[in-house]
Amino acid sequence: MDDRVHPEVRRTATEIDTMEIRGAATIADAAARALRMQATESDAADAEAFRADLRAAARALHETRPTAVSLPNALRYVLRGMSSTTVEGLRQNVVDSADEFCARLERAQADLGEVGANRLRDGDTIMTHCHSTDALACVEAAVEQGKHIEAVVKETRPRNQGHITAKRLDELGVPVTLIVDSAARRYLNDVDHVLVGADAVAADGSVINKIGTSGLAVNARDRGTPIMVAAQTLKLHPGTMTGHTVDIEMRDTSEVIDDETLAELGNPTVKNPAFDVTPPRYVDAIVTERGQFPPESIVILMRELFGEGTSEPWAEPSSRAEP
Ligand code: RI2
Repeated sequence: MDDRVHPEVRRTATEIDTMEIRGAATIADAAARALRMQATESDAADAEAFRADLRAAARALHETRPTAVSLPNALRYVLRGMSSTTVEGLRQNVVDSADEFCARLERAQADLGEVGANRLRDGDTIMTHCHSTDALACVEAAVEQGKHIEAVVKETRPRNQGHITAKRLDELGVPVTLIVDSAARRYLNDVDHVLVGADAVAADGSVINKIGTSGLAVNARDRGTPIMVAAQTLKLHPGTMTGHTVDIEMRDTSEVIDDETLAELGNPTVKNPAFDVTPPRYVDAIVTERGQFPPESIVILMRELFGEGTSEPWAEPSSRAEP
């Protein structure tokens, strides 16, 4: 990693990579705070050196996980705030932008929760996949509205993030039934909504989320169970408006099976994609802090928020691409 990157920023990057820090919104929050740390600790002699330090830190964070677009969106937000021509001015710019970003993120999640809660009725049962703070914000708001909600929670192999969801729901007083992933179809008859988060939403309304979401959505459609995606606008992928595709992260096979068991099986090839793509026709609503949208119309919001494209302000000026 680049020497200019502060040790605390390196630590954040490593923790995102190893998933000690995980979940699209949490990753974005951690990345903004890391840039803030880089700025407050930078001993750059002049404004250009300071900018280079910040770009190096942003690249280190950006290189960790490729799919959750909240990460580059967070980096872009903070770096774009750098307008001063002095080191002290730039430092303050970064601190202000990072603080503003984190506050907006928190507010967006709370506002999104209110919208999502309106879709849930008293007595409803939801089915969840993985662990999404955006999705849980909807349940929390519904509970605060006095609604009784129950949940069927998929464990979500290979990392079992469903366990985190089960714990959080229990803390909210929501009765939980934990199931293995392959039991989902069996229990879809008993639930009123499938409620999931997103790591990225593409311009055509496709939802990129934890592996297994697309199969769950197809089964839910077959059973007539509505599928609701909780995704604050930070999850909208501006690059998809100009034809870019979302990179699906392939993670280490050790998350799926240990070496010893693998050898006993004759060393078959193991694949461990972290995410999949759910086409818009299987999604009933994308719930954001700006209201709920049919997936096909999310591009309108995307254009309003991001214009026609994006830049990569962490790239060195000579190699900067403006997609
Ligand atoms: P929030 C997670 O990915 C899940 O796919 C989840 O739906 C998504 O991030 C969004 O999380 P991972 O980091 O931003 O566990 O809603 O691979 O918290």
